[in-house]
Amino acid sequence: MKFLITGGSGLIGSALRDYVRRLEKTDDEWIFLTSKDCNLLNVDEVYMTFDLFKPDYIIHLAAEVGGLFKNMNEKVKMLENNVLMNFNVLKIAHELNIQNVMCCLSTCIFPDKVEYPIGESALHNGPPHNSNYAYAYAKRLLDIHCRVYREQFNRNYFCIIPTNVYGPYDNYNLQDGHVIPALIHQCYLAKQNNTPFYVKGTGSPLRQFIYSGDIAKCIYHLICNYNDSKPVILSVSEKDEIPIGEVAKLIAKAMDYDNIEFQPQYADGQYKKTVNNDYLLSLMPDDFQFTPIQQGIKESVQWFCDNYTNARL
Ligand code: NAP
Ligand code: GFB
Repeated sequence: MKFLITGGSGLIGSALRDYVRRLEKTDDEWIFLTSKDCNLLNVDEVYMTFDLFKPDYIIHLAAEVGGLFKNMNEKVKMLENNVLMNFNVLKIAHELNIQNVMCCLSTCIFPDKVEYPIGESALHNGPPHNSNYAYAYAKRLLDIHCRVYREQFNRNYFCIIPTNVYGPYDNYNLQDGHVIPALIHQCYLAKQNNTPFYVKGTGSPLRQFIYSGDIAKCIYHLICNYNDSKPVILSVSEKDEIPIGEVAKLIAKAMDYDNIEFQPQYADGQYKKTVNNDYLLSLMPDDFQFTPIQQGIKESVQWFCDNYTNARL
């Protein structure tokens, strides 16, 4: 099989690249694209690239991605770039008769007022949280776009729904990054300058964090074994939900620098978005285990310290 991965240089794309490189099974071909290889906002580039490689399976990870504060401050870009990239990828995939496309949503797109834990079927049952509705509706449209191609042309276009992901190769930008990479960078600078390790908000919101290496394992298992079209939540269990304040303490411990100072003047965003991962666990092998967050954060901090000069800052 020939697999083409959009977003191949990102957090999840890099984890998948590292995972398939370690596989014994080597007869598949893997093409990991960056935005320099193909700007997905440009439909002609998408056509030329997909036509050049003629993949059997596209894993569409590329997106305009960011943490709470980028979502709040750049709504137009989060909506327009995601809608346009997703539209071009599915339209050209179908035009070039590419039968399989796995697309990537996010648990933050589920309704904000909902019964917990949230299951896959709740995706369109009400408005998302106000902090990220632009990104959320762009992603919901992607789910609908997959559905119409399934129903009208029997295409195997479907979606995975990861919860908050973290790990090596993340986006450590202090303004645009997600909470774990932003705090790893924040703590690193605080230690260097012997200043407080600032944590935005109250630290009380709850999140489920999954290690990028585990997401890579789930994606590989699904592309090899999943024959249904129902979206699949990729998350650790509800019992592993953790307050942001505890995450900050784990980062401080891993960085061996403990001078945390909360900044309640900043937004907390959604209080929680607890999801149920029973469906994923029913699909994964019995011996599949999630990386404990203590270990995942330790490895992520080590990777950042070892790769600071070429990390995305
Ligand atoms: P990321 O680290 O921010 O990487 C984004 C990727 O998209 C990069 O490879 C980037 O290429 C590519 N990209 C951006 N704009 C592009 C364009 N115009 N044309 C082509 N490629 C473009 O993202 P990630 O965290 O791995 O996220 C992967 C997927 O998971 C996304 O669909 C995201 O919505 C979803 N997701 C992420 C999280 C999370 O916590 N990170 C949680 C849930 C869902 P360059 O490197 O060349 O810029
Ligand atoms: O990962 P994050 O930015 O996004 O986490 P969401 C936000 C939580 O971490 C909030 C706190 O409660 C923030 O107050 N926080 C503390 C920080 N310090 C920082 C910091 O320095 N940077 C950041 N970013 N947060 C996102 C969605 O929601 O979830 C995205 O907006 C995406 O679209 C992502 O889906 C997975 O978990 O709130």
